[in-house]
Amino acid sequence: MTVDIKTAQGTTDYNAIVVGAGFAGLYMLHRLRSSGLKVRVLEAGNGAGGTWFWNRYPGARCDIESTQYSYQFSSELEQEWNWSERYAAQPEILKYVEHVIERFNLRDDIQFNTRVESAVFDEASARWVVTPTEGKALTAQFCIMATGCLSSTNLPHFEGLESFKGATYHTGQWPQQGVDFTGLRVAVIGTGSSAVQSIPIIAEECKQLTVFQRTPNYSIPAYNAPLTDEERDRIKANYPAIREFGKRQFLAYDLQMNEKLAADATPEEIRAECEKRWRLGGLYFYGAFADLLLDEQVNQTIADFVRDKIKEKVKDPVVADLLTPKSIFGCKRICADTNYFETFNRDNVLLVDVSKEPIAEITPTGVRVGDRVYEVDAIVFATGFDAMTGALNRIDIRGRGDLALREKWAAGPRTYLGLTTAGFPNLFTISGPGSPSVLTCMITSIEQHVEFIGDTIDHLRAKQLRLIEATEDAEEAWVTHVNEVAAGTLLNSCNSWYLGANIPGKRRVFMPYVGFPPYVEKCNEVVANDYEGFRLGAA
Ligand code: NA7
Repeated sequence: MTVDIKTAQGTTDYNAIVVGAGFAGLYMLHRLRSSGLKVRVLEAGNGAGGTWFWNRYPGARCDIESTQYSYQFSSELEQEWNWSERYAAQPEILKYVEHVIERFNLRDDIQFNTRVESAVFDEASARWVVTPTEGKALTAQFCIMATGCLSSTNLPHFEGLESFKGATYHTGQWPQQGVDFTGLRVAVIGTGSSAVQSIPIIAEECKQLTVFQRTPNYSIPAYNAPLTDEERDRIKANYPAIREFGKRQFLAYDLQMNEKLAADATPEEIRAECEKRWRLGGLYFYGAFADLLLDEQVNQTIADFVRDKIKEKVKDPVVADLLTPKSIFGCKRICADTNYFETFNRDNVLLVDVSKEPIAEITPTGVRVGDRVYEVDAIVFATGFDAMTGALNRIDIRGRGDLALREKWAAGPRTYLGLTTAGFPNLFTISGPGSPSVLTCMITSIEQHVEFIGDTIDHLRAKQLRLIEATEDAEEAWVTHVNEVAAGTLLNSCNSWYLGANIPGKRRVFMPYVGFPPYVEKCNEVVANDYEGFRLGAA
């Protein structure tokens, strides 16, 4: 691709362009501005919040407690904001985002309704040329992709979909004005986290709900509840310690990790710990034992506990069996629910197993499986995302020698630290593949990346250097290391979106890096060793 750099430079030139105004893009803007940079954030939506802007489906809420799933870079922000519940619902998270924008005066540097089509490194000028689908190209020395891990929706191909006469929705692109299902017959396709959160609410509202399940998921009750003033005060008084402790944890937040091995525990001890985890709720189950995701036998003992709990909740034994996962526990991200399994006891809810016989087609009036058409007025696709690489590959990103990122990554993403990729100087990815990202509390990971990028740019400017680029060797070693670490766990053993296994044709590669503290240590070492693995240059 050739870029008319003169035309592009005749438009608007910045020190840095940030793509995306989610949690990553907003903090990146704030951080770079505090170093005196002229920054422009380009955002496809008509509002900020990224994943939380688009995922407005009924019941959308975070699965990490909000007092941990929130920014920690400003103690003033921590102290002034009051979360109303343990797990904030999507509208409250968006309010928080808006508060952050106002508080740090970010809005004027964000250009909404601007979807980036291409980002091309012009070697002659050593600048990035970023072109939106509409409007002028922008240029900048640095280009930072804050495009999110779960932002490119996955709508599988269903024969006949265009013939459907009713309304269709994807959980990840929910209408801003909301949807009223009252009196309607609704289909939900998929039983991942988005379905698990939305099904109980849609079932209450609609006339008849039919759920199409290909794979059952482990879900633990969230036990969401309002936060009392006392709880909030206690957390606020201890925020520095809570955050510091969180950052030393494998998943970058305090999930009350039990360091013991289940392999060394008696069946009674295992049962007691599982009961404790069940009461703590949601993702706290990941902290049950240190060998939960390392030892298959241990994993299945714990899985059996959860399977029994599911069976206790669902009255019809056939439905209960269908809803009970057989796979490795926690290999796919476990869900945190409110009345998910109980919903299948309702008279207006039907579960259709499509594991052996897939959905054959969408007809004008419903969903056909085998000979049977399930007549519906609306279809909700809760079919997930082209995770981690989808949003990046959607943009035509080109580095040295016109190399396209999506070609470079055809056999799986290749990065150094999940932050950079060789051949693409001055391009950074926040929570990119090869970084802990989705295996951690995302906001904590985002902050670590933003600070690394901010400090790196400060360093370059202080040394009057213009370019930073990962070396091929460092990248190769990092990709190998990411794979080796994942291979030592059970996380490779199911068809999860961590592996890209949910997208037909996507190369099966475990994308996130397992372990936040060792990752941060590596980043710190890289900096201490004068940006080891990077080439820094004057031009
Ligand atoms: P997920 O977890 O990827 O779930 C998608 C669901 O859609 C899952 O149950 C899939 O079944 C199902 N699916 C996908 N394609 C089909 C077809 N063709 N037919 C039937 N069912 C299908 O996405 P979510 O949005 O729920 O959650 C993503 C993350 O967001 C979650 O992990 C949290 O971190 C927050 P499958 O399992 O592939 O058989």
